Amino acid sequence: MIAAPYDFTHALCRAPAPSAIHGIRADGGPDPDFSGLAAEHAGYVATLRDLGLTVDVLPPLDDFPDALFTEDVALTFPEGAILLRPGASSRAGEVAHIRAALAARHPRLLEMTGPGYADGGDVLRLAERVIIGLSDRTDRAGATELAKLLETLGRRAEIAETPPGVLHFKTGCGLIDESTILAVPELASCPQFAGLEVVLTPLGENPAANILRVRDTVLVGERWLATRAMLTARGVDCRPLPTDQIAHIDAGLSCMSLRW
Ligand code: CIR
Repeated sequence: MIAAPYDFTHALCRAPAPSAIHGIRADGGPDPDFSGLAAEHAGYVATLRDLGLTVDVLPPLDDFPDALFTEDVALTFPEGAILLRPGASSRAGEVAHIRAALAARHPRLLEMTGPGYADGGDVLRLAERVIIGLSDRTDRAGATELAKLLETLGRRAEIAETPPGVLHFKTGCGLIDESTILAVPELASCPQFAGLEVVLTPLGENPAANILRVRDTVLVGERWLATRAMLTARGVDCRPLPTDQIAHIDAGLSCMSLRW
């Protein structure tokens, strides 16, 4: 039986460095509070462990404020991992710092060589295929190279558009289950979602779309009450987590781990 795309056993995280308060943000808004951000990260790691995953936490990297968002620098599958080329220049150096940790855990380690770029936040893993969203961080050359590497790992990839103003494809959507996606209204008619049920985020709750399904549970931002109520009414086992501080630097729940 093929495992569901969220039947993870392992995760790889990175502790936030104090420099995380200088993480990239599109709106030029205020810095997050470091102790609050560190508490959100610690709560996230504890939750993944509570859900049964073996979670390794790499040491902080003060030279790379966004390095706690391990999701963006690699893709990890049971059959191998792929080192990516993050689209933000300040994040490119993070790849070298995760290489050894991934090589130790994934004997089959592939790597993008460029010249294109791709961020893991733009990659949505479904049961039978993978969707790569084009965004300000993932260009067509990067998505095309990544699709070929995924094929090497036996994964079929399709390329989609991320709506303008949305950082990553998964900023705007996440899996509720294998055939159901939570998405912002701008992704309602995403052609790559054909055949899936698309449930839209309630009015005013677009940032709630970055849910993270882990085994039988869906992690959801604590403050998105309407989304939580909607998911709960559908019978989803929701685990609310605080995300106020990481939201200051444009991050949500999927960003803080690599999972396989
Ligand atoms: C960045 O702009 O790269 C970080 N401040 C946030 C990255 C969030 N990662 C994700 O959505 N996968």
